[in-house]
Amino acid sequence: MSLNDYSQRVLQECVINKYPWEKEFIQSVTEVFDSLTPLLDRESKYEKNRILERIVVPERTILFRVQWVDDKGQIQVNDGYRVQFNSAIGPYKGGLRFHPSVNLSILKFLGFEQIFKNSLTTLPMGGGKGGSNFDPKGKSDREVMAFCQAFMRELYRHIGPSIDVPAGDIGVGKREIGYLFGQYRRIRDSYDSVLTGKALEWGGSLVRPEATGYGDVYFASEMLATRGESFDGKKVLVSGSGNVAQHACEKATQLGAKVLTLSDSNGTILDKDGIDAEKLAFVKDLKNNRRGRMKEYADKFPTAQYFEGARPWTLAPCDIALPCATQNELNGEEAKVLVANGCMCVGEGANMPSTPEAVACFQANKLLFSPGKASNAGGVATSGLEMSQNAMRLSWSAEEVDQKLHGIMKSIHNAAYTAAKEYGPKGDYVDYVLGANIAGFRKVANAMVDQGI
Ligand code: NDP
Ligand code: 2IT
Repeated sequence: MSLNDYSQRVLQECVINKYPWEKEFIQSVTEVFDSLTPLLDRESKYEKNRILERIVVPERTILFRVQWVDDKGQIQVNDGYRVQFNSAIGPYKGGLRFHPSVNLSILKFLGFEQIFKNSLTTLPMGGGKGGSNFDPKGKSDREVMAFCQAFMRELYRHIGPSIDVPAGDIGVGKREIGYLFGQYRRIRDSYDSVLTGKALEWGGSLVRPEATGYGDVYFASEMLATRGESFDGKKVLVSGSGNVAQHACEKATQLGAKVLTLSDSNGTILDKDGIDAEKLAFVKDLKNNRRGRMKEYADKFPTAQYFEGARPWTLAPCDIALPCATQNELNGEEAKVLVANGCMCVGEGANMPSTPEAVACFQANKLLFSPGKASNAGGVATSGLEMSQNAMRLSWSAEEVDQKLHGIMKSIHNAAYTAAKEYGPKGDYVDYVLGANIAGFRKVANAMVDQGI
């Protein structure tokens, strides 16, 4: 594919010329626009309504100062953000990321992806993202609490159950959501469904913690089924060791696969015997409670080797790769090694983990490849189910939520597959990137046309 005159002009004038330093945002817009060419060529209403010019600009971007006191009694200052990107089909919805790398380019890319991802879930949610350059690593629980309270002291005025509903992302899990919710409730004096990813005891949904990783594996299973394949007996490489990676590992193992790797920002462990339920329980305790490093896995289990500074992709041959850590964590060279080693399927659990060169390599070699906005949508979809349960003031069983999640992942696969067949190149290969982008975009763009300016 390539851009047409309209998308080329908007990309250049509204994105690259104005924000040349926002490289992640430019990368995500380029990918989406590239996919839209066959739709834009067929439907003139999007250009007539200047949808591309409008959709690349957040409806509102909030930047704020976060000031808090550390354990030494010193004042700390961080940047706080909430990008309210698009509310054409529902209240803004999307996670908060706390990581030292956070800047506006990263949050605009994540917010932009979220628009189309949320549209694909079938639920009524707009797109947003937020966060801070705060680094939770090495901080005490009290420091994390102080930061979260200071962050919410500003954010509370911009969110609400029908306005904007944040959730977790990198560096924001159950602990942070708890401190954020406690502060919101205190300030507003109202028990609003204003955050998702809450603990079960105070409004959370069963299966929300598992949903992104499980959903990623459900989506990959759907892709594999189109070639008569499944996870059973397959070798799998997973990157990351946080929320998404842990549960992708869990579900893949439950379906009969052997997961060989997990990683963190320091390095990767390779366990030739596979990371079974017992070993995964150790990882969950290590990462979620003790906040330790993956290196400790190799000290505990002699079947594992630790590779300092390495990423999983070139360490061992695999059938399936599930990148579940962060953006641009799998490059073109690593993609070539995966292909040469016989990998047949790549299911993105993280947001934009494959570089454009890696995606091109997977597609040229006809691998089953799903973009994160389709295959990691199970997390935000189950956030949507948490909002529904909160609104009804009741909670569904784990079986019920898991069944709904599974159904949503199947319908996302179906939407991406069908759009790829309708608009993509003819032949056997299914371009899930094109399909997901067109299916996600069409619903939001039509809503924008319907609602006028
Ligand atoms: P966590 O914070 O739970 O885990 C992140 C994992 O990725 C950790 O193992 C972390 O290692 C590693 N990591 C983070 N940054 C880097 C980096 N720059 N280089 C190498 N490794 C890194 O986050 P999640 O599991 O929630 O998120 C993972 C990915 O999934 C992100 O892309 C996120 O946007 C996406 N996602 C998350 C959803 C959710 O529901 N949580 C939903 C949909 C997508 P370390 O411990 O060393 O930091
Ligand atoms: O990237 C994502 O979809 C998330 N971090 C989850 C967002 C949400 O609102 O559950």
